[in-house]
Amino acid sequence: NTVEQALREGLEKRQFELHFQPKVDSQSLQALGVEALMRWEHPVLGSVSPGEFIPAAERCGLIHELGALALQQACLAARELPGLNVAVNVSPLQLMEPGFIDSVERVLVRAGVGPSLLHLEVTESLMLEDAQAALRRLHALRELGVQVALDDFGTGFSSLAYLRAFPFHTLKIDRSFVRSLTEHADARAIVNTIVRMAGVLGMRTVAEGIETERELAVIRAIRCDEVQGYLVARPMPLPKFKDWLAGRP
Ligand code: G
Ligand code: G
Ligand code: NA
Ligand code: MN
Repeated sequence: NTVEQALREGLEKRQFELHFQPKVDSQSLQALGVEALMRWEHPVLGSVSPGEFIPAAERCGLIHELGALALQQACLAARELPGLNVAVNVSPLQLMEPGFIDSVERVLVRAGVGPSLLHLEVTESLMLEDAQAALRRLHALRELGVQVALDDFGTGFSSLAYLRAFPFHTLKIDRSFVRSLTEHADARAIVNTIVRMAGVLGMRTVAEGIETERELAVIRAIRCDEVQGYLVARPMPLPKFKDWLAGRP
């Protein structure tokens, strides 16, 4: 169909590019890593949201190619961002593909990037189909030395069982919680509980979507490890990100 053709052509014509958004220590605001986010600049449609093209790529099977491109570009970026880890979002379809682990290893070796610098962000939807198979995949990644973050935490279902079954390196607390933090004591209590629980389980915590100083203040008080959001910086192309980094104290 036409969406598939457009995606295919976009891949051929290199219309896809990663943008990078920093994750910083919530107390010192020192940059610790970046999340790589795919962007599609279509010559006619303009910029297409990943919220649209990722599901389309999943439906037509091009998610594997797109995902491989993201991994490759992210590892090349990691070389230019010494000291920072680089996180890539991975679709469940991509993660469950038989050759996925090998392809991650190959990309790391070819780029000369240490596995621990690569973080993969997965969502709870991964566990929907075949949780056992998904857990085996996550363990294989862990053996490879790659770190795995559970993205959009709190929006899925029966998360706690999976947290016990798989020790994610990081929990990313969904921005819907962050948004209600400053107004609602119950949201604050939930995020506080998530952060305490993560601490007990030995996982780091990242608060997503921090947009205001007030949200940052509450998150700091709760002692969530890292923050990410427009208050710190928006996602930006690599050269711009490097400028941003260089301009920090
Ligand atoms: O950047 P933005 O907030 O518009 O992203 C929207 C959604 O697209 C997010 O859920 C994000 O995780 C997802 N996304 C962005 N880049 C990638 C990618 O390279 N691969 C996958 N699978 N998802 C991505
Ligand atoms: O699903 P995932 O967590 O990967 O989605 C990340 C998306 O969130 C990216 O597309 C990014 O553009 C977006 N994002 C990052 N920071 C903020 C923020 O502070 N506010 C909002 N509304 N979106 C953000
Ligand atoms: Na993500
Ligand atoms: Mn998220």
